[in-house]
Amino acid sequence: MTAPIAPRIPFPDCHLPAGFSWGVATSAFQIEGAHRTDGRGDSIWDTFCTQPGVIADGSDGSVACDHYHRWQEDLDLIALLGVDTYRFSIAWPRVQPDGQGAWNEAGLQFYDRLIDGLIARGIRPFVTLNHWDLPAALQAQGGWANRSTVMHFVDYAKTMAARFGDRVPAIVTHNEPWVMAVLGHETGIFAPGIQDRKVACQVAHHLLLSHGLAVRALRAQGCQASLGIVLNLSPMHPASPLAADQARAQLEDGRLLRWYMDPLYRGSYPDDVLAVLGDDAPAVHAGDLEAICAPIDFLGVNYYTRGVAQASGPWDVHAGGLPLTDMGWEIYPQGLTELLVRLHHDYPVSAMLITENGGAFPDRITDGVVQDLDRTRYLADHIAAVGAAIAQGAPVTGYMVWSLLDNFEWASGYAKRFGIVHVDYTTQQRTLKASAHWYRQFLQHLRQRSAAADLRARG
Ligand code: IFM
Repeated sequence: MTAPIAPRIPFPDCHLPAGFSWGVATSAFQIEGAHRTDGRGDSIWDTFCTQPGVIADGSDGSVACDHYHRWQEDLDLIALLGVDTYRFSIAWPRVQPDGQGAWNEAGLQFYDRLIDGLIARGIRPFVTLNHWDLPAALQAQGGWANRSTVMHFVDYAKTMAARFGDRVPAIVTHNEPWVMAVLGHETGIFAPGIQDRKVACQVAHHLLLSHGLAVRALRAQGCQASLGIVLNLSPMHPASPLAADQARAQLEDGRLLRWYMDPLYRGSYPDDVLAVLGDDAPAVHAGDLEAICAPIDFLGVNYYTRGVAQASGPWDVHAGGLPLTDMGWEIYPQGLTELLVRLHHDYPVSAMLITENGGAFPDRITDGVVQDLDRTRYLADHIAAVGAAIAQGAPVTGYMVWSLLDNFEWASGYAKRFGIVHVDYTTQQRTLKASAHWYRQFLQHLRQRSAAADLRARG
């Protein structure tokens, strides 16, 4: 750890409910590496990365942050930050190389060590079952477009809950089904690289169905963990007041937000989106929607920016004029308040957590220091936006920074850095950035503030 850097960005002054949790988040494929170690099978991202031109820097996840071997050092870093929660994902092909059939004990033991290591450090393991790395063997049978993958996922979920459920307080079924469906199967810029809207719609339905059936199965087997799903959501604004831009914003809101929230919380798909999809709408069997809206304990919200829609062309993530992150995404913290308040008003959501929030910025490491004040400001402003949503009644119970470490940013490879901890990919050295020091000091400040309030309350 380098010398602490004074927090030059003021701490947000927000009033949070008792028990509010603070965390950092990662995912397996983005950090673990060790892709052929101890019996792990290939995932669709291993296969996708071999295709020329699909990853900006031609890289892959074979080594990544080598977290598979450096997990203890990484858990020590998490403990040093003073967070109470760590969100990570299980790599399905590490624990079940073919996505069906035999289990890989060595892979299961890795997650045993990780979970036990977190608990020993006083940190709650918050587990995601599917953060995009479907076993490649299942893709060979059609992947998420094939309804049989739904039952393979339910089996996987049941086995993970039986193995880890006694030690894990929260389980997420899927991370960002919109990304898997649309970027993976409609635009094809993510694995498995398919470009077919009808397939994408079927995939979205199967992801939701597998979520609902897994929730039902886990409850039936007595799983005590809180269960939920994580969606990537943004308010969708029209690029102008023109009616055509407004109509487009309404449709894209339907495809991004209501396509997932309506079946999860109301048991139906939105009519306006179904009408536009026409023959591309998914095949839905009797009972599917009842399964999808199985009650959940929390909704995970991943928020990075807003969407801006215009009559033609794809919707974008900036309207011009506002500062952008290194991903080209507009920095728009007030969109997080707007989103959370809207979710609270429109749906019967009992609890929401911010399961990802953060920014990629063009960091420079100089004399062992990364002065990422842009990222620090981003975090401070978004945490304040969460506080504003809570003040308006939104039931938000936690916040997690994306990401603990710089990591493999999918089609952008290693060029985009989201970590609050810098990773030198040559030496694998970890260095806390200024944002990590700031986050740590902010959490210390909150603890001191609540201890002082307790003292005052006791008179
Ligand atoms: O890195 C991703 C993560 O895997 C899912 N949510 C968005 C992040 C930044 O693009």
